[in-house]
Amino acid sequence: MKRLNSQLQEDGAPMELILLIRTLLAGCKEISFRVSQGALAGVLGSLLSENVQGETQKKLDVISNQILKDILKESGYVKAISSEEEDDVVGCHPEGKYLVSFDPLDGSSNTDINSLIGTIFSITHAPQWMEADDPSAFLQPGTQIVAAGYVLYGPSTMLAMSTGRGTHIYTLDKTHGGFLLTEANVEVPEQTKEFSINSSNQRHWEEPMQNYINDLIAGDEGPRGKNFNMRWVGAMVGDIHRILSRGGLFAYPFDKRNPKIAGKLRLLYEANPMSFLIEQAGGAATTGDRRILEVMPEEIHQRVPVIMGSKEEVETCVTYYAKK
Ligand code: FDP
Repeated sequence: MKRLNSQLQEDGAPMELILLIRTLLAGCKEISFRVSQGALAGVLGSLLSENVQGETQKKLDVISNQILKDILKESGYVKAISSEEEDDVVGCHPEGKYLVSFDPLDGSSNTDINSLIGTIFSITHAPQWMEADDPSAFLQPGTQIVAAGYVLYGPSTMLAMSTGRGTHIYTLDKTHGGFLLTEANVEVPEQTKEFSINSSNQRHWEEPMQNYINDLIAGDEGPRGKNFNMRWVGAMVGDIHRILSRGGLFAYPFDKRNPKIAGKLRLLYEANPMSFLIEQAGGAATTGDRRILEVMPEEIHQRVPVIMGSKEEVETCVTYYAKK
């Protein structure tokens, strides 16, 4: 079986990027180990502190953030990091070539129920003229991403990653500690009969999303003329993994409750890396109005509405927004 290193070289990734990815994944392997220890490791449950977005941090979030922060800071390849668990950008090595944005533990409310969680990351070049702790260095659209992926901590630990030459899936071989290629050049089916959305928020969505989901639920008695199934893991990393594996549409749309917040999911370390993976696998990712990867970030914790997955289904959903 092919190892991660060989695939990265075959995809033409520069050596320093390969070394950075390997460093990041060494941190993820440690997180994977701690996650698998569960309650035995004494790491589950809430800390009393809250992160910048006002959510209660779980211990595992904090531990995972620390693991990644330490390993990336020491590596020398990274100029700065931005993390869901850090209020501000963390400056690393002044000569580092890369910027890394990450959500150390996505879907963290799943930790206490022993369900899917994961680490999401994206890597861009670091502008050399900026100070290491300058947050504006991170204000680059997703089209500038050089590598993005997630590590899913599930029954097996899996990595989905792209350096811009297709999306590949690897599985962690815990016997020797390496990621082995288990699916090269993933292709998201263009059509689907499956969707994924937290429908308890339905009354707060804008009209286009209301209409679109109503038509899906109407099944073969409605305008779509076919029945749809619904799946919701409650962790974006788990839902997107399913969509990469067998197609589907995932949405976390704009919510009218707080018009100042454009959606729930964060652009830099959730929406962008997932859009990159989905597009590299032949799928599509949009806010409803435009391609997510073209959104120009205004701040590091910015949120965006997200609709992504099987290309034809995403395009159908967008037609409802066009009628707005
Ligand atoms: P979580 O807050 O548990 O970390 O990152 C946001 C996220 O998880 C996504 O992974 C997930 O899709 C979504 O929130 C679920 O949130 P709701 O239960 O509020 O819909």
